[in-house]
Amino acid sequence: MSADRAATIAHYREHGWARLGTIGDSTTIARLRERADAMMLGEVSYPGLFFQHDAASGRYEDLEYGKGWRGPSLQYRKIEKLELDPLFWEWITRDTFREVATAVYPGTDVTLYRAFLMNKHAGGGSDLPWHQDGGDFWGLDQDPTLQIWTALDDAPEDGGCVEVLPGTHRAGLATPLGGVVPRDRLETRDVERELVRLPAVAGEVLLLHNHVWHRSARSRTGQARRALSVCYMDGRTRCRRRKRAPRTFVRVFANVAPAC
Ligand SMILES: O=C(O)CCC(=O)C(=O)O
Repeated sequence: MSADRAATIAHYREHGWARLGTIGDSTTIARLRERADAMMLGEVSYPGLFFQHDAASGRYEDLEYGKGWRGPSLQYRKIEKLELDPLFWEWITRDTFREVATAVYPGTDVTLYRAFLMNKHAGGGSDLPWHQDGGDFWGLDQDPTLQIWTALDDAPEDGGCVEVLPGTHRAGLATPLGGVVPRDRLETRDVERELVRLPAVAGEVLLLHNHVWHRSARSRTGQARRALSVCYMDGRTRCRRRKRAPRTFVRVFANVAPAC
């Protein structure tokens, strides 16, 4: 691994986030954007895709759950299970990501918890409050620690860029359930002073630790802000749910023993 890449991973370990740089060419990124739109418009579809439409108010609190596909619209907030699509699968399995994921999870297979589009549509989309990605809500026997986030559009400071509270991952989960960080925990920090905004151009990639507090605002640029978020896991992670059959997870990278 190059010294630069090792420094990027060290930054992610210490601060809970890092910039991996701009990966892939503009044609590839444009094709991913077009594919995301084609899915929202119902032109490309796979059994098992999960959709969540945005709330008309742009408020996180007003989002509806369990409604799925509502017909063609570019105002879906989320599409999950993008690994079903060959173009997205090719992106998820890139060698650069293999290098990072196998450094974060050495000596084991790497599996996929989720790969989803987070869309702030041209009308602004909705805000996403401070949260962590893990905890009981995820139903795993250990929390994943690596999310690789790719900007498919420019995400400037006023365009719904990701914001982080560096170092918060080191204290673990704010609540056993995970998800939104409760107000009383936010009040223990000087959030507005400590936060770091991570504007990105299309094709730029960020590493995010699942436990780092992160959020994003609505876009105020009048342009859509589409992004791909992929959560990679230690391949030994198991689903703890018992009421339904436990989930199984697709292997993304095989554990390759180092050459002797
Ligand atoms: O894309 C965003 O605005 C936030 C994404 C996020 O929360 C994540 O990747 O975990």
